[in-house]
Amino acid sequence: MGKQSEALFQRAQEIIPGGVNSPVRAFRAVGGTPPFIEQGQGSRIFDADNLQYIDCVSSWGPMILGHGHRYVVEAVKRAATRGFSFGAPTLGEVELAEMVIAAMPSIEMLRLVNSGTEATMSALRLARAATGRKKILKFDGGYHGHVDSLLVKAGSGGATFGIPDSAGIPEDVTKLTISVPYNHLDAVTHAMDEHGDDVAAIIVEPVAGNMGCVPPAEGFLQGLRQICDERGALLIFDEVMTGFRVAYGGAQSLYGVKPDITTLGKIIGGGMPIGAYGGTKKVMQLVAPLGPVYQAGTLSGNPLAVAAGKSTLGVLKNSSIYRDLEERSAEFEHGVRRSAEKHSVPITFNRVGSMWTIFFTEGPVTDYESANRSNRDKFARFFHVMLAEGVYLPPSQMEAAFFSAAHAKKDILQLIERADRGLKKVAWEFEK
Ligand code: KE4
Repeated sequence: MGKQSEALFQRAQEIIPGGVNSPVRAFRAVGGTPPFIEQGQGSRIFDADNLQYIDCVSSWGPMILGHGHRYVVEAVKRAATRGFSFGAPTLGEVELAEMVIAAMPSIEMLRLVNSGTEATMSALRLARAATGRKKILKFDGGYHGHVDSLLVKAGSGGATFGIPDSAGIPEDVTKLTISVPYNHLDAVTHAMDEHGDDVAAIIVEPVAGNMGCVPPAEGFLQGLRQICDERGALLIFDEVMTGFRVAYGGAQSLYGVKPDITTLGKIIGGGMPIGAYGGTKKVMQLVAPLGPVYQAGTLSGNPLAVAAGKSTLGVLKNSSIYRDLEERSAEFEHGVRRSAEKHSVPITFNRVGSMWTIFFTEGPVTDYESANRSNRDKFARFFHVMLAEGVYLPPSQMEAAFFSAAHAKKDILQLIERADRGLKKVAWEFEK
């Protein structure tokens, strides 16, 4: 790693836990020093040593238009000249809510917050109030932000009772959370047979992105919808990552399943801090000041974040971006599969649209247990070979990677070439 990043990382670690403001950025899963990024432009990011990378993290999803899109930059500049924050209602918040509601018919009313975590935390509180029930069912490997009751041991096998995944969370909180394997409807049914009368909601990533990219099995989401209807639980789609990513209408439009509550973040802020939760008017009218569910935020609906979000959705709507993203992502997938075949490196390539993960395991990878069979050493080696080749992958096997509208054909061809060299090295070092 470059000298500037090394020095900055040393300096940062003195005063910021792990030198980072979010754990995954510290490269603990892959080792080494994280490059300190100075700027981004289009599909590229540049670090403190002016080393250039093709960015496949996209800030973990938000930068679907690429870095520094001129419409988004101009929109934020215009908003900034009018004032950063008022703590009062503004037109922009109404317009952004209208754009989201127009894209996702399951949402009739929406509340803007400042992060995906706030969105899911609020959605749980709302579901418990709406149903009068206490328990929540989630999925092993499902990540919904650092909400106490959702930081539950990602177990494997049958239902795992809520064992806190973090220090500082009392079991009194997590004992109300049940976790079962993703894509296993029978495990859901079994858990609901036991606890269904007290389950307020099932919360699911409709395309999992936090155990690496794991698509829903055929009928899985439809099955959850049916189970929730039969049991009187609410279905929460956590679309913080998939919303406006896998389709303009999110995973709910792609798979044709309507949740009761949707949580959003990332892309709807265009890279600025934002989150949202929404659902039917019947449910949302429980939210203060209309109803008894309290939730608030100094910077909720912040004018600059709203400006970035509105301009991002405006560019995405009615564009060919999703078709282009599908074509380029598919081309990359085929290139990587060819190279893995050629070099006899067993991989599983999971992808939905422009979110994808290369798992270093035979596969298939359909849940947290199978994702965990990946060879972390091979992934880490591949990661660092690609980094040296100027490709910035997510620094963890259990994360999804992303392409943006700014990843041009030439970027994809370069990525395929570099992945081929990376897989060849992994083959040489691990498969010989
Ligand atoms: P934030 O609080 O980080 O804005 O959103 C939490 C969240 C909620 N739901 C889903 C499905 C998410 O993927 C996330 C956050 N995603 C991670 C990436 N795995 C953010 C990266 C990080 O934690 O630094």
